[in-house]
Amino acid sequence: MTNVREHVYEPFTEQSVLVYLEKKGLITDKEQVTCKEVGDGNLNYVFIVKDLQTDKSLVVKQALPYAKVVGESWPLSLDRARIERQALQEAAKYVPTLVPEVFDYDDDYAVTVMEDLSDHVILRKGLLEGNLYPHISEHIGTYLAENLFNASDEALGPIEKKKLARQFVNPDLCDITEKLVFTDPYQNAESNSYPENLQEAVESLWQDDRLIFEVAKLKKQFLTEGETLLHGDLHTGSVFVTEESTKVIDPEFAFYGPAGFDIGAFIANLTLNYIAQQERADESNRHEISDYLLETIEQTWAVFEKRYRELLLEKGFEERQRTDQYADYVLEKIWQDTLGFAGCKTIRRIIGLAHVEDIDGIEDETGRLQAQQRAIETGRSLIFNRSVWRSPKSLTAYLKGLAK
Ligand code: SR1
Ligand code: MG
Repeated sequence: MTNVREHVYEPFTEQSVLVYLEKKGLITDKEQVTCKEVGDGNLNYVFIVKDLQTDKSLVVKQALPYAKVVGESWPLSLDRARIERQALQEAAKYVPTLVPEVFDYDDDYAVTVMEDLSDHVILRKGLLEGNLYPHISEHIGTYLAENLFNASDEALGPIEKKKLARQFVNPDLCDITEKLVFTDPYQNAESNSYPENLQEAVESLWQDDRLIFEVAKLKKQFLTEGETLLHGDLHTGSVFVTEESTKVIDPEFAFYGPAGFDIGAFIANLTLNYIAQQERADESNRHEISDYLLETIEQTWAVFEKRYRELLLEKGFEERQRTDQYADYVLEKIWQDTLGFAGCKTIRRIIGLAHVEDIDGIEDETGRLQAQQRAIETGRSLIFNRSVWRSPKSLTAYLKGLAK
């Protein structure tokens, strides 16, 4: 007799997922539900299952053993489903309203069953449609402060922090980021993807030894600084919104890394959207949305900084560290890292694998090229100025200079 479950995993289909849910007692009658695979991300299946009688629905997310965006030639560990689920459960301890509720999971099938957020839209899409979401900076600033503080040494102390950290060792997904964010865009790599007319700008970046050195330093930080539990991929496609509600999804890249990485990812994606807005055909609310994006960058940091400081002063593990002086020290480092990582995240979406709709969706070729060049230049400025730009106002002033 053995306890080992051999090869239980298989990728679901719209039919087999219902058999699974029925067996698990998560639906009562598979004939009375609809099921649709809607995953448009790079790595997973996402099924929406709706009960026709009650109209209640749930989401079944299943990790695939390879990167869907590349194919089976890029294998990926299924353990990321466990990591994502545990990261959602950790976040739910501190910000339950800002993450989807997890109803059930099964690590053998790399499956998480969770709240259906079909009444929300992906923030990236909403912004591209010209919509403004009034609570984003309050919600994301709070999400970042609560999660980044509560998993840190300053909150947990060294023993509990290390116990938590060992559950979030995520080599395959970190490898993706190490390659696609910090390595490939800075050399002639096969994975890169950019238009021919950008070749000159790309080559000038590859020849910029000063930049290559700064990115190497940021990469080393990403590799070695296990400050806190990160979401790991906090772009605007990882945020679901309505006018009132914000839900951060998809923390499958979660691991212990430098706190500024998550904030940088969010700010980079707002920055990319801002650059894209300057080139979009519909000019009707360009100024309004541009101002809103700059305000959101400033306010997200302001909310984060205020809440992080409060948490450190109230709950800091070591009494002697509960001082404004220590909070200033920690927050200054996080801010500098935020800018540096935001720079890398901006550049990767132009040169590397996996672009963003904000830029690629600009219909006019000249406008698109202009946005791509500006994004590269902005990334470079973020990286070089990370110890010079002391507050978000410096970044937003720079971005205002790009406005039409
Ligand atoms: C191979 S996965 C490509 C990208 O998609 C994810 O959203 C991450 O950003 C990753 O780098
Ligand atoms: Mg994702």
